[in-house]
Amino acid sequence: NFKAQIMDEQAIQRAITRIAHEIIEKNKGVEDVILVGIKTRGVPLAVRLADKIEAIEKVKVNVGTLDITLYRDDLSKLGDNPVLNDTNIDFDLKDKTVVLVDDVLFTGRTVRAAMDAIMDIGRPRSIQLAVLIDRGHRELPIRADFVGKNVPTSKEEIICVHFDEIDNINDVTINEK
Ligand code: 3GP
Ligand code: 5GP
Ligand code: MG
Repeated sequence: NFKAQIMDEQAIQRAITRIAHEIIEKNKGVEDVILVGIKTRGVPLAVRLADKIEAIEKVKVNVGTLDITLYRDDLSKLGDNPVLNDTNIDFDLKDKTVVLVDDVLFTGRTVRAAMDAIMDIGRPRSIQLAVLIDRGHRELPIRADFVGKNVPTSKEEIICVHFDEIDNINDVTINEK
């Protein structure tokens, strides 16, 4: 049930441009930065950030992917067990800064599982987190380093992120379950 549009295509693009600049600034360049998108929509977001960073810095940034599913009965009732389905990170993480990228940050359980997966693969110097939307309701001591938009939500609301690459439209809406 549609409630409101909270970002249009321009707003998403501006947030990506700002976060790209913030990633470059925080890391004093991107020589040792790797982006890892969490499927599904964290992946196109990571690719867009990498493209924007390259346009700004003239440096190519590697993009890996993680596929993590939270088992659940329905979308509002999350299970507590994130399961790692698939990993595609074909570069050495040693001494790198890994920026995890997801579309929506909610309980933080997916990010915790993503950090476990990264640690199993290698020993990065640090891990940072970039999300397009932080909708609150954290259940773990996890926060994002880079946030497109903070959107206070009720537990009954659902954020819908749409990217051209997957949905043929670019916007973010709030829907009631
Ligand atoms: P995503 O892979 O693009 O993040 O979590 C799987 C998908 O379910 C997500 O796609 C997301 O779009 C959708 N989804 C919508 N609302 C919720 C929610 O409240 N919790 C979770 N876990 N997923 C949601
Ligand atoms: P977590 O609760 O672990 O932070 O989020 C679980 C997964 O579901 C993450 O990949 C997150 O992007 C997605 N997710 C959680 N809440 C929402 C939401 O309201 N909308 C969308 N689109 N994805 C969500
Ligand atoms: Mg997601």
